[in-house]
Amino acid sequence: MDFDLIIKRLYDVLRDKKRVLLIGHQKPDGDALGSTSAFYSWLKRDGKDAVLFCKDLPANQYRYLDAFFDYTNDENIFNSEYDAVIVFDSGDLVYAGIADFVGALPGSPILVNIDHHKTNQFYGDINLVDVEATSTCEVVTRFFETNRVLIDSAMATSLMTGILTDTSHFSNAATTGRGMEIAGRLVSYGARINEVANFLLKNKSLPILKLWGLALERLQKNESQDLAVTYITNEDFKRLGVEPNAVEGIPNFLQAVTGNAEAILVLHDKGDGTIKASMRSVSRDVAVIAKLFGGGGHKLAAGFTVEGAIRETATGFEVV
Ligand SMILES: [Mn+2]
Repeated sequence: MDFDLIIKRLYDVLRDKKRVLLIGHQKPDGDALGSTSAFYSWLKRDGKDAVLFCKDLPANQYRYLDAFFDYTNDENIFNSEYDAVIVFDSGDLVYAGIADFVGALPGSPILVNIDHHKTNQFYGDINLVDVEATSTCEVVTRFFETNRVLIDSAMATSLMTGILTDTSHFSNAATTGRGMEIAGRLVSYGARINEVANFLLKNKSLPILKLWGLALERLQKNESQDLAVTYITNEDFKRLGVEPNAVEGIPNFLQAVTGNAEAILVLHDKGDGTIKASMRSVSRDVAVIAKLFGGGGHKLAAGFTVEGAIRETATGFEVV
């Protein structure tokens, strides 16, 4: 079916629904949060009884989002009856962290799937999926615009969040002209783009900045592989009192520092007996290497996870 027809059909289907459950994927990123937050604002404004669920609550840096305090991770909400359940930014229900819950929902709510992942499994009764879109927020913006739903400043700020985070602020391979045009319209609707940048790019706590410092100080070049490597151990996270996801942003930052090496590799302990390896490059295809280790990603940004832990040594580190 034509994408605009699905957009209109979804609007018609939702019109007479009263109780709507909105779900973002587990460990929600800016796109999962921005899309659910904007959709939630619209449904509430329309007088619906909407519930916002994520298996993990939003990280504190997203507190500028309109619906930040309305997210719940209380699994008891799955015992209630809903007329519609909408899953955002999730290629499948296992990734979303809700496969068991959605399968056991009472009544038979209509299941809606709004997403942009190429791997989407089309698990919904209605699938609003555009794999060419920068983000789920871009898909939701088109849903609102096509159906002439007023996008207010708070909704525009939420939607801008997903476009900015999924394109690494218009700098990664997912960036498209259409995504930028839609972002431009969101600014005209009142999106507070500097607020998003302030909270997501510049708003780093002292412990996280110290973590960045460690990662930068430890950079070493592996001459034979033409690779710059750095690492963060479990002890580092514990000592600084930050979670392993505090590494977020370091690989992308270092991507621009590859002038002296063809690629960079950031290793960090995940605290569960595995090590996450994030690779970045501006020329070498690092996805090929990631795939050798069972991972994946894009040509210039890829990663994989291996079993083990990182230990510091006199000259650097070792994997044990
Ligand atoms: Mn996304």
